[in-house]
Amino acid sequence: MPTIVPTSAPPVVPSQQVAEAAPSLMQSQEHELCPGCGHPVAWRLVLECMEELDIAARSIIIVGHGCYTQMMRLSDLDSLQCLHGRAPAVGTGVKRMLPDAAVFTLQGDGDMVSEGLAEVLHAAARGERITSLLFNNGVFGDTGGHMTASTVLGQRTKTSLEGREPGAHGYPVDVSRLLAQLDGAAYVARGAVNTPGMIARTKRMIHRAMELQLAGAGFTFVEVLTMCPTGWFVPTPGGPQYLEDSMMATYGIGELKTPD
Ligand SMILES: Cc1ncc(C[n+]2csc(CCOP(=O)(O)OP(=O)(O)O)c2C)c(N)n1
Ligand code: SF4
Ligand SMILES: [Mg+2]
Repeated sequence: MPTIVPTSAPPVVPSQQVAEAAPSLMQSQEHELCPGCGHPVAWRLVLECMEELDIAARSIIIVGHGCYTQMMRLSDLDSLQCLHGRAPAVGTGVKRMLPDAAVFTLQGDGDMVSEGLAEVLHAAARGERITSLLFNNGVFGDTGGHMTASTVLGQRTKTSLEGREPGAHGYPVDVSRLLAQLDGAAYVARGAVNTPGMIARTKRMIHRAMELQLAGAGFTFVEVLTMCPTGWFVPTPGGPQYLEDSMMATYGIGELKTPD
């Protein structure tokens, strides 16, 4: 795969309205993440779905460590933070102690795919009735933009400045594809937040995963590809297109497994 090096920033397009109003669970319109970061958009979808299903009061979210973690203190939601990579194990314990709770885990790719891959695979294989969410930007964003196991070939990171290449760095791990093979996984989908249409589609995936958890279907999983222009060394407006050309081109978008 050729190295993907953005040469010029695409033109800035006017912002487009994707929802009527911010979810009331979001206690502030302001955050301290970088301009153009995809995490706040992805997180907003989670809160919107919780509100639509009226499950916020019985929802508990277990988070790892990463830039997305900051969204917890802006959200009117019960949350727990655990050791890097361990959210699905902690979520298992929470759900088994509180079976009527709606239990979610939220991790980044560094947290889940690089540091804690075993945890999510085993939780899925056990068929834990939780919903695990992955905000995948292909870098350890919070600590400076280093390569993760999900960095795609050709992608520039702080530790793959010329682009990831298999000889030196190995191949990316497609965690959704791994999970979809496991019998305990009831629902596996991958979305993105780089265009309004993709945001709407991803919201439907998160909604469906939540409904299936409430129905006791088994392990449910949604991966969301999110922008990290800072870690990717691309101009802020170029983040959505870079996501499409790199991560989306490698991984694809859609439902990988459904109970139907
Ligand atoms: C065991 C352990 N290793 C490393 C760290 C340092 N650390 C904190 S956040 C982070 C980056 C997480 O990256 P990712 O999960 O992809 O989330 P992002 O910031 O990209 O959203 C790292 C390496 C840590 N806190 N604990
Ligand atoms: S470093 Fe990347 S993931 Fe972290 S806040 Fe900035 S854009 Fe978002
Ligand atoms: Mg990341």
